[in-house]
Amino acid sequence: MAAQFLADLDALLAEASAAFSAAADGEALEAARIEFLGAAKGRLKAVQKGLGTVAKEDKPAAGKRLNEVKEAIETAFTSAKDRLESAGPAAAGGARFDLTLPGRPLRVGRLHPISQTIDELKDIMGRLGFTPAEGPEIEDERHNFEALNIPLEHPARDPLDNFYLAVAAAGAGTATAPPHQEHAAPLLLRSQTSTVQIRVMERQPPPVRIISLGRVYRPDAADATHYPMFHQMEGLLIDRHATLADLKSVLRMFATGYLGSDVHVRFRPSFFPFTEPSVECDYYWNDRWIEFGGAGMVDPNVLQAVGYDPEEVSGFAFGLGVERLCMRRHGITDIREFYKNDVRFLQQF
Ligand code: FA5
Repeated sequence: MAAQFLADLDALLAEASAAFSAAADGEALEAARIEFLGAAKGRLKAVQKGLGTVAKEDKPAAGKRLNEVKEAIETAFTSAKDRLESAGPAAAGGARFDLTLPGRPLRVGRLHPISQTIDELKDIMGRLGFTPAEGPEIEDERHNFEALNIPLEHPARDPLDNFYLAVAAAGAGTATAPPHQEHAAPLLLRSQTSTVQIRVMERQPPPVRIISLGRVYRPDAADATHYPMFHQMEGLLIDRHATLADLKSVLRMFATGYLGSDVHVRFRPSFFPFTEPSVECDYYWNDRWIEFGGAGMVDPNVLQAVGYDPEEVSGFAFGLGVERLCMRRHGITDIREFYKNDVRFLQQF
């Protein structure tokens, strides 16, 4: 039986070596490897089972030969593999890797143009001494309206002109609460960053010199210059002798900082409940006057609402549309482009 086993081993070695040398490509070599060396159904495994039939006294020699043959078959496989690899990647079945191809460039992400604009605006206003301040996007009516001198009957408080939330803050009810929330204070998405003026003045005594950049929400139909969610930059300065001339200088310096030295600033009389006098602020740029926001001297009622003494301090405030500034700067003609998430648009910035 030992003789048969040894003969089977020799035959297997001869056949396997021939098959490996004949393999013309990686695929053929792999098929031959599975046939002879496959872990489950390989022919070496099958022949190996014959060791059990060898007489006990012949087993050590037969086992030694089995190991030699196994090693020889593996060596034959390795040298066939080396031969194919040195013949080139295609023959070795490695056509997927062509080391000579140039790498694929990684797409590096970047900040959204509005985030970039916000950073730049903070930078410009920082040089003018204005520190960033934050406030919540979900507001109560005191900060969005009442403390800003916007009375109950003012059209800006119309529920159809604001995003009121279905949930309400716990606490005392107000007369303006929608009927189903009569006993709780209504909440809404802030419609302007002027809310942050109140929050800052409630927290700190004068002087104040802040900007606040953030999202605001209005049920405006989206068109080329309007979006229901947009960003504003609020500015507030309170000091002993702030004047309208100071406001104009700050806005002019801001405009030249962001748009360049050839920009002109114009004030048109306007009305905001929280400023008196109030102005609409336009910039002349690229042969056109463009409205960027509202501004004015802080109304004494607002100063009183936060416990400041209007006899002691005065101040100015402004609120500018961030998208509109960015559109002007980059020649973007439709505000909706910012929020389509089209990378072809976004990766230009
Ligand atoms: C206000 O929101 C006032 N809070 C501004 C203000 C602050 C006045 C401090 C006085 C003192 P207004 O509603 O005009 O004002 O909005 C200001 C700017 O926001 C507009 O000039 C415009 O640039 C931008 N804006 C308004 N509505 C939209 C909209 N739907 N989409 C994009 N930008 C808008």
